[in-house]
Amino acid sequence: MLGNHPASIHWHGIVLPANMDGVPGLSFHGIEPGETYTYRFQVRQGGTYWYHSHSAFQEQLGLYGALIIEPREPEPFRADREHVVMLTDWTDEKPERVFAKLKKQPDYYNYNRRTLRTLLRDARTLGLSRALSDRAMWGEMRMNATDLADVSAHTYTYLMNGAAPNGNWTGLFTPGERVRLRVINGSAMTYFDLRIPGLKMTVVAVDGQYVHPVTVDEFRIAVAETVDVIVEPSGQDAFTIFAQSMDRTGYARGTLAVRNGLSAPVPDLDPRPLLTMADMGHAAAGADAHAGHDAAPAAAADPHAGHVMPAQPAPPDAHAGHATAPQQPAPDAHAGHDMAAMARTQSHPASEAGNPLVDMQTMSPTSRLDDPGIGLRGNGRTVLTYSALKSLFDDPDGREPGRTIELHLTGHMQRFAWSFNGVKFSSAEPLPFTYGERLRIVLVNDSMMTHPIHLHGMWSDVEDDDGRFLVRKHTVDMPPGTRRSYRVTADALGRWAYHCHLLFHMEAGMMREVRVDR
Ligand SMILES: [Cu+2]
Repeated sequence: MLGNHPASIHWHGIVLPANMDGVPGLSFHGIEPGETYTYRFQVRQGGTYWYHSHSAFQEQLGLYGALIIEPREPEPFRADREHVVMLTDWTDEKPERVFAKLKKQPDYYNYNRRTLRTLLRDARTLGLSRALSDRAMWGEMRMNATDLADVSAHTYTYLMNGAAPNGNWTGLFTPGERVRLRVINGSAMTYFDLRIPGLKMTVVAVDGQYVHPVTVDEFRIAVAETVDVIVEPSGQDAFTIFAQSMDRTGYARGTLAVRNGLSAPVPDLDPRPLLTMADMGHAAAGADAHAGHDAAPAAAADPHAGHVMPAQPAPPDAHAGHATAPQQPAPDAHAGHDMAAMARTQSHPASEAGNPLVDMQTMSPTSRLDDPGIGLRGNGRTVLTYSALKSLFDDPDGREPGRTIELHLTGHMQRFAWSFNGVKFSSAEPLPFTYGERLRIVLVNDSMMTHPIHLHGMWSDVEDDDGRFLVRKHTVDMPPGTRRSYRVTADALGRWAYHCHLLFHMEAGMMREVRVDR
């Protein structure tokens, strides 16, 4: 399968020495064909994790698996049996080819474009001028409103424990049992929204770490996250585990049943959600107040949204000083905003200005920790949110962070360029951490896509809006236009990967090296 290529295994979410982390170029050289590499480390944690290759696109080829560590101490909940539910995305195309297509035509796999028909439908419900301005706005951003995933079911088959939907992976139960499901999103590119019609799910752990139990009907699982739930199936012989992709182009599906060979009805996919400006973290406030303003120059703030198209990028080979475009958004774009709004306006790293790899900046991001997420709001079901996740333990470090690092998640949709602060991994300096320090990382998502951000080797202790410890994670989901913060204890010396866990975003450059030195 791997041919004549070096390979690797990264143990996702596991605290271990840097040379056991399995990232070629940072942890070690990788494992050459025919070579043996022995990973040896002390296991210091329990819970639901997974492992995957960190070499090229091998993860998309299936080089991954579940990693379950039985804890030494008794668990704070009881289960009579358990099943791993691993969700992944499979393509018959070579992943290199998928990536090449995305670089050439980023909406290649997005067939859900808004059309004249949808315009007319919108015009009926919104009124023609509103529908037209909405579409003009999206046109200006060169973005399809239904661009929720870069890669869709056009090429992907969504798998549950390796089985396609028709394969109907089945986990058995006896009525009255408490069944623990260890849900792992091992996809390369796909977010899933999982529910089991007819059953409540009690979330007891995320990313391998215990949380106060919270009962929901549905949860969104970002790429690389894990969620442990307890269900108590009874009253029917079969229940469908339904995990639809966030872009609603397909689903993974399996069954909880009292014996093999059973199935329950499979729900229809939910309607495809449309991204609105609110999804970009910009309250729709003032959208109408701007009507009648002159058309903003291309480099200025999007008047509807507080969303900014950065200064017109200079041609890639232009040198600093030659660009004639303004290096900062036109300040008068905000004229008429009240002072409170001004005070909340997000600043941006200088490296984003005039940067051909950055097509969008968010101006008023919020954490949206209590937002179920696009496509899940008001659907009549109780949906998990980050704000409902509370670790069963207090802040394990306890110190106030000594400093703050702010990083922006940046991209250019039409170039399929992805980066931090507009700087790709290949041209970025490592982020220095000092061994033993407690620091705060603030992430600001300037792009219009969702990114699951994973720091290797150290925990990400997510904070609430008041800066209080909320939940310990290894992968932090960052919806478009959000600003979220977490604390990190730099208790692991060495070189660590820090990246978006969408495989093709990482490959495109949304990655940093973190270097922990004394
Ligand atoms: Cu990403």
